[in-house]
Parts: sequence; C-alpha cells; structure tokens
Amino acid sequence: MIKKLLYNLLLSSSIITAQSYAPPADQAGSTAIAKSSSVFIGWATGITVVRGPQDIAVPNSPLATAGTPADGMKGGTSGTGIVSLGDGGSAVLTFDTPISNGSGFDFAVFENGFSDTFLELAFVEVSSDGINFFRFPSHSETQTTTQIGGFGAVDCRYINNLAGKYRANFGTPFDLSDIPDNALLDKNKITHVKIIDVIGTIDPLYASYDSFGNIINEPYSTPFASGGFDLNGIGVINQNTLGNENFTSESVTLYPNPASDIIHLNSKEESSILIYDITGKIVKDLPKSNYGEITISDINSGTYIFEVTLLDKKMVKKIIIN
Ligand SMILES: [Ca+2]
Ligand SMILES: [Ca+2]
Ligand SMILES: [Ca+2]
Repeated sequence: MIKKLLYNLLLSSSIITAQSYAPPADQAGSTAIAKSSSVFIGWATGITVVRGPQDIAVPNSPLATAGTPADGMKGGTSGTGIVSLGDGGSAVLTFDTPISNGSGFDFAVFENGFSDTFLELAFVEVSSDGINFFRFPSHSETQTTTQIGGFGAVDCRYINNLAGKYRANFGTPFDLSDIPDNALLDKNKITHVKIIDVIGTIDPLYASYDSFGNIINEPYSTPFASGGFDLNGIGVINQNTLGNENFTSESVTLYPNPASDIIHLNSKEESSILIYDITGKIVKDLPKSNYGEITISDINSGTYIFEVTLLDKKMVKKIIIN
C-alpha cells in the first residue's frame, strides 16, 4: 500500500516522465478495442447534452455546435456521427439494459481523433440511479509547463481512465472495478454514463484536474464549432440481462461464467442458441429445443458471445470459456 502511494506520488511529480500506460491502437499492449469487435453487445439507448463554450476564457464565447445529441450515441450503427461538447461540456448517455461489472472491461467510449496523438480527452462518470455519479480515477502524466495547442499532440501512454485516449474507431475501455465501492453505486446496474470534456488549458483559472491533482494538458484552445470532446458513442461489453425487461416474464440465466465443458441454461422454454467468437464468427448454431445445458468442451478457450433466442426475445451474454 505504502509502496503504491509512493509510486503514485512519484508519477504525479514532474520529475518522473515515465510513460506508464497502454500505447496507441494496433501496438503491442494497447487496450484500444476496434469498433467492429464482437465484444460490443449493445450501445447507448438515450442521450442528453449540455454544450460548453468554444473557448471558456473568452467572454460570451459561442457554444460548440457540431453534430446533434443523437449523433453522439450512434457509434454502433452509422459509425461516423459525433456531438462536440465544447470546453467543459457534458453528455449523459443512458442504457435500457444496464451495464454490469463483468470480468475485465465493461464498456468503451469512442471519440473521433484523426491520429494517435491528436487526442481530446474527457472524464467518465457512472451512475446506477441517474442522480449520484462516480468518476473513474483518472491520471495524466503529460507535462504542465507548456500549453498543448489546439492541434497539438498528446502521448496516450501518459493517459489513463480518460475517454479519447485512442484515435477514431478505437474505443477507450473502462473497468467498473476501478471505481471505489460506494453504497450509492450498484456496479452491476449502471444505467447512466456521463462524459465531461477536459478543458485542457494549463491556466489554473480554467484547468481540469485528474484524480491526483495534476492539471490535464491537452489541445487548447479549440474555438470552433467542433471544439472540445467529440463523442461518437459508448459500446457496452458487459450487460446486466437480469435487468432486461424483455425477460421479466421468463428470466434466463447462463452459468457459470467463466465456464468449461458445460454451461447451464435455467429456462423452461424452448430456445435457439448462437455462439460467436470474438471476431464475430459463429462457432455453434443450436436449433430451437429445450436446453438445460450446453456442451462447450469442443470449443477452444477464449471469450465468446452467447445469443439466446426464446419467445421471440434475444438475450446476449459474454462468456469466458477456459
Ligand atoms: Ca469489469
Ligand atoms: Ca478539451
Ligand atoms: Ca473537437
């Protein structure tokens, strides 16, 4: 514990310039997840946006205007839409089927950065009641002595738990386990995710700070319609299907997870089942029948998506087979 504190102290001081975190998309050790990955089993179902000014330091600055709120939740479908938040602007995205804290990353945020170094960043907060929000502990190791200009470069290896760490079409993933436990937060029933633009100026008057008290230095100023964080969408990796009202009359559970050899299905109804691998390829196609258990001993170890259809409803669940 003390070691970790010391380590964090060292990281947050300007003496140490170690690049502590994952590198850009496509590089070894990156945590970036391609939008086309089949780990994404859902997308936000609603959004409200509060735009920030194009330049917070300019009196009566116009607000950012690029895109519409709906454009900021389309990551899964149209792919290219964005809503620009402006300096300090925010968006709250909602999820009809709650996000749950499954194994590893639980969701990923998409921005439209056009390169691995033009990175506009945002804080990420979650809520299970729409009222009490809890922020992912964020960290920026970027220097804070020279302002990064409007089209300046950020090294993503200095950045942790801030959305926008990766270029367009690669999600920055978040693991709900990183947020300290709190009685007002049910990590298995996340219904709201809030994205808050990091302003990026190093002027303490308007600066945004990470969880260690460091100013976060990123492209500033961005005094145009698309100023600030450009939200493209939030892809869901782990879902709380028990909260899915599609299944209130006939709730379905697949267990255990992780599993080996056999997975149990607790349904009295007939169902059909598709099992996809991580690339989206179907590895098992089981016709409609009454399944109490599914044999998986013939499937290689890895992460799979199970799609169970019964009574014309679909349930999708990520399962690790080992
Ligand atoms: Ca998790
Ligand atoms: Ca910004
Ligand atoms: Ca922007």
